[in-house]
Amino acid sequence: MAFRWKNTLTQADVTPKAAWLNRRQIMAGFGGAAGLGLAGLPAMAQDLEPNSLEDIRAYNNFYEFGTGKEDPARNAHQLDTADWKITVDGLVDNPGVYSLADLLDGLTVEERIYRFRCVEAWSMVVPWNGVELADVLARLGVQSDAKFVAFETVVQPDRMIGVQRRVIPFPYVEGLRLDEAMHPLTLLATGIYGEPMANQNGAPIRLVVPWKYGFKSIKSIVRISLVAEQPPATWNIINPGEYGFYSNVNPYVPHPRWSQTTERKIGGGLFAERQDTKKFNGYDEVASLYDGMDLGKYF
Ligand SMILES: Nc1nc2c(c(=O)[nH]1)N[C@H]1C(S)=C(S)[C@@H](COP(=O)(O)O)O[C@H]1N2
Ligand SMILES: [Mo]
Repeated sequence: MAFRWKNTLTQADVTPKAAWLNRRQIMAGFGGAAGLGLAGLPAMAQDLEPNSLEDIRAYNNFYEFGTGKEDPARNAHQLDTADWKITVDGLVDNPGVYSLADLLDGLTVEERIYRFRCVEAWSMVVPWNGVELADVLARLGVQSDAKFVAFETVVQPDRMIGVQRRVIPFPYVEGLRLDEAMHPLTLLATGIYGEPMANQNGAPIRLVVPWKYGFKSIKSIVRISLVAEQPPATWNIINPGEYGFYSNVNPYVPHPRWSQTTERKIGGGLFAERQDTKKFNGYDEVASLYDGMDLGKYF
């Protein structure tokens, strides 16, 4: 691909972690002295602040390990990530069962600082390490009749309390239209803050689609299929009236049970102001993918 997406958040906004913590402390101190607090800073400044690794690993959705926000951190050590295999099938020139190393061989792992917005109206900023999904798909050889990419999460029943309790149907599945999958913002992530992906964040490899609600970013992937028809997606199957296949972040389309106009940034503290949610989570460069689509109808 000739075009590579350029990160608008700078290197100075992530790691080195010690320096970052310093800045947080300085800002907190300044805010206290000025009687402002972080909520008094312009929205953009708040936006660019990556969450701490501690926050990112402590507050999760990963229903295979329970439905509580702290359940994944408590239970996901059970996940067996050794000798991970990813099955690639469907409309590809190079199907097969790949090791992680084979799938990513020769690709450069980049750092991408992305906003992350859950459909439940909380958000984080995460410094991911990953490769563009487009680069993986290119080497797999997508055939011309493929129109969607389907993903599947591992199921290890003996190790997954949420699977034992059948809290939702498993395996967790998700999908993207091919042009969404090929967009340079779309990542397969293998780490955060330069550390290997924690189990609760979807080790050893998970999807990241920053302009869509978090549930599209499927964790612990064991299958990637190129298909002609729109594939099933877990939350869309469970409740199609509340969770569409596209699920682009959109403050103008309320969830049937709550508003999507604002969000609570995790780690902001008790008195932090909610921040405004942006269409496409602020990633306006994807808008042309949906030209002519009614995003109220295809939500
Ligand atoms: N396999 C699987 N993937 C999943 C989920 C899940 O329950 N199971 N939860 C989704 C939801 S709702 C969100 S908000 C994100 C949370 O990612 P994080 O815990 O790394 O912040 O993972 C998504 N991917
Ligand atoms: Mo979510």
